[in-house]
Amino acid sequence: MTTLRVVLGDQLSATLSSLRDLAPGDVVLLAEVMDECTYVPHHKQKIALVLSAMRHFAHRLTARGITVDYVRLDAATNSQSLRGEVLRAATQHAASRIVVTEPGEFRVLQDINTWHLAAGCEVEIRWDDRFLCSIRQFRDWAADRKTLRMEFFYREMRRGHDLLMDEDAPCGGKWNYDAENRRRLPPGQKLPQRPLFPPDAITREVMALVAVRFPDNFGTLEGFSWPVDAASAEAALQDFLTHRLADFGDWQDAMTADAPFMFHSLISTSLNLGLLDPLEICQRAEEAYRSGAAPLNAVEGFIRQILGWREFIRGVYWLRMPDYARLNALGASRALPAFYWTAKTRMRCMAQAIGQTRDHAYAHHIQRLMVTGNFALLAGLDPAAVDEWYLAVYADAYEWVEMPNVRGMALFADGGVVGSKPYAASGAYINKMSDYCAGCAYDVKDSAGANACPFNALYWDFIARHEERFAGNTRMAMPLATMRKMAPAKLAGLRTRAASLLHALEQGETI
Ligand code: FAD
Ligand code: DLZ
Ligand code: SF4
Repeated sequence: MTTLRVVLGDQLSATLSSLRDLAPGDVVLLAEVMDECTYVPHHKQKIALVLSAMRHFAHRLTARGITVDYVRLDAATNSQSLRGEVLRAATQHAASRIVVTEPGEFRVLQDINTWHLAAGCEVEIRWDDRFLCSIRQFRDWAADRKTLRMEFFYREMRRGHDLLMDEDAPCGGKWNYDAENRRRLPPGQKLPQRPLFPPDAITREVMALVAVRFPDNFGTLEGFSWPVDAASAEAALQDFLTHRLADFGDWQDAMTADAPFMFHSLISTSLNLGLLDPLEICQRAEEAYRSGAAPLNAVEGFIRQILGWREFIRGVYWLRMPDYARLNALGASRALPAFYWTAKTRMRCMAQAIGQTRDHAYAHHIQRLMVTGNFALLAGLDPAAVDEWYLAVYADAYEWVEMPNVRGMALFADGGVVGSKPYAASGAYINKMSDYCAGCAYDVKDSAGANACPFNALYWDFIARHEERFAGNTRMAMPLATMRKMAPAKLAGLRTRAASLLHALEQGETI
């Protein structure tokens, strides 16, 4: 009686639920397939990362004496779909049962739900307990609430997992030190180096494959430096805990030119592949606080991202799919400008965020939210196109985490499920949190002139465009009041400037 255990490309954890109770004769299937490599035009580094990590994981299983059916994406196999490979393997190994851990994307779950019909055997879908809140637990938490707020979810998670708690109270007396996570980087501030993980032979082989099979995909392969197995992911985590965690809190929201990584942890790629365990990360961060190695604003800020935001976002995805993928509360429909792919724009903040995305398949949270996301929100870009862009260009992007961040947090396309108000901001915010504006072709202090920062006019045009919708939102009262107090001629000037910018975008002109 052979059980076929299917491990998806982002399920590379030794303790994965589908790999428990392995019996002699069982076969583990890992399949590199075209469909998963092409369902969005992934960044070259993302494909290389996933395939290299899959190959490393398979080697690890084989070394433990486990039988692995590994399908390589090369001309000889011509592997097209997960479904096709599962059916082929089920027949080849005469499987009497298929076991798989629930996937990270709705479309894959839909497919898995029909495997039993095609394979003619039982398919057991196991709970993914690599997450700290199960889909059912989140559903129960959400059931009797009118609105879902990350902050309240986070407090329950802190209590439930006994993280940063002194008895029943949060460490330091406050749950959230967000207000202490917003410092601007002072000039001359020394920045740490990103830990480097140069490609080994397996990664180099995969990079060569990607270069041949996906030559026109976005991004460069040259700077590839991601952890591809559990040991290098652990080294990346330790490097962060030792060298950057202490300063993470202060500069969490800061941005500076030509420094993509700053004090960020760079662990999302490893976490999302299953190479690191979220609870252990939080516990080790807490240890750093308890031992005096890192201050509370840093450790709480970091734990909030993993225990709070990451779990909350996943909960929203599974609670609201498949409808969530169609939400467009603000009726946005403009096409994605070409500069999202070329980085050729006079807006320095956008050129920086997109340029480093091309070079590293990475941008940190505030760049994703307040630069590229904010521009897409203000310019009314089509959420489906923006969604696809984010899913394609970041090495850590899988739909369960990308979509609620994009449609919910950045675009407010969900009308307020993820956040209570849109994260809309003018150039003043970007100027406050970065040094981009000093070297920009546009003038951040100007709003309506020919050389005025585009974010300024677009911001006021956005508020004016959606005045009626935002009128009932108390958190939008301030910008609405400010707009209403504006001299009509001033607002008209801003809206004229916004109209000309939007027209230029529609004409495919570079702004
Ligand atoms: P750090 O800044 O060091 O944060 C630590 C960890 O916290 C991250 O590794 C991540 O696991 C977690 N985290 C932080 N914020 C979030 C969040 N909002 N949602 C979920 N987890 C969070 N994250 C992804 O993993 N994949 C995505 O596809 C993705 N798309 C995003 C799109 C937009 C528009 C926005 C605003 C955010 C997105 N994020 C996404 C969240 C966040 O930007 C990244 O997790 C983070 O930048 C990864 O870099 P880091 O590991 O250095 O994170
Ligand atoms: C992202 C990705 C890529 C590029 N390639 C593969 C692959 O060849 N085989 C595979 O099993 N998984 C791959 N993945 C990850 C899947 O897309 C991921 O498991 C689903 O999106 C669910 O999160
Ligand atoms: Fe961005 Fe405007 Fe600043 Fe230029 S001036 S960097 S466009 S915010």
